[in-house]
Amino acid sequence: MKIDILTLFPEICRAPLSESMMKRAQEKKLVDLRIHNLRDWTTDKHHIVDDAPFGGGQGMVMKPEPIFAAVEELKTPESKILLMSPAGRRFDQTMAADLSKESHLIVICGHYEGVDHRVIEHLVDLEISIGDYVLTNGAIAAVVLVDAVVRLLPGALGDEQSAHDDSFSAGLLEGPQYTRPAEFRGWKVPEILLSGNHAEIAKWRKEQALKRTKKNRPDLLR
Ligand code: JCQ
Repeated sequence: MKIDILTLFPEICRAPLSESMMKRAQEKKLVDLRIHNLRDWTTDKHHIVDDAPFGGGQGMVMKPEPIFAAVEELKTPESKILLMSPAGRRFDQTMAADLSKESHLIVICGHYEGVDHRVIEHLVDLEISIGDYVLTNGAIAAVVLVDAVVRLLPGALGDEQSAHDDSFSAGLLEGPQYTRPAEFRGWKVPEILLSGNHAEIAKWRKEQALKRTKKNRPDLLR
């Protein structure tokens, strides 16, 4: 998979996408990730990327020209053009799985009060929100999306099982996990986990997952 990120703040994406699983996925050539500065597609002397909104109002709006120029240079007939925006469709594990099947993603990072709407109408395939809060910078949202998508590419995780056992894969949150020591400050690890009875352990984990989901995410059960 190829991923192009278009942002005014490439350094925000660089470090988190150069470590751990993302680093290994790139070394294994599972993903060809390129982080671009949108300012490289400005043609004016002052490299201006934003301007005041027509009709008045607070803040600045990202100009369409550099975004169109960048995407039109990078896109192929296979490309899927995404825009990170709090006004987008909510990102979830199902969307991550769908995007992991694409061959080329171009991720536009919005900033300021938004981008000129002609970008959304005539260039973008999908506006995506990572959650109901506002960030100063779409690059932070892009890092979240890219990590969630790339870890689903075959071979990206050391253990092929791990993506399957995750929270959400069963429609429930993951249950509790414990490691050594078996007793810490007088708090014991549940006996069942030390029993070696794998059927009973699986049953217990399912019950715990249900309990946690009821408490933290009752919306997932409806
Ligand atoms: C992404 N959830 C929150 C902020 C406007 C494109 O327009 C804008 C983009 C941003 C940055 O992204 C987010 C976001 N998912 O805040 C304002």
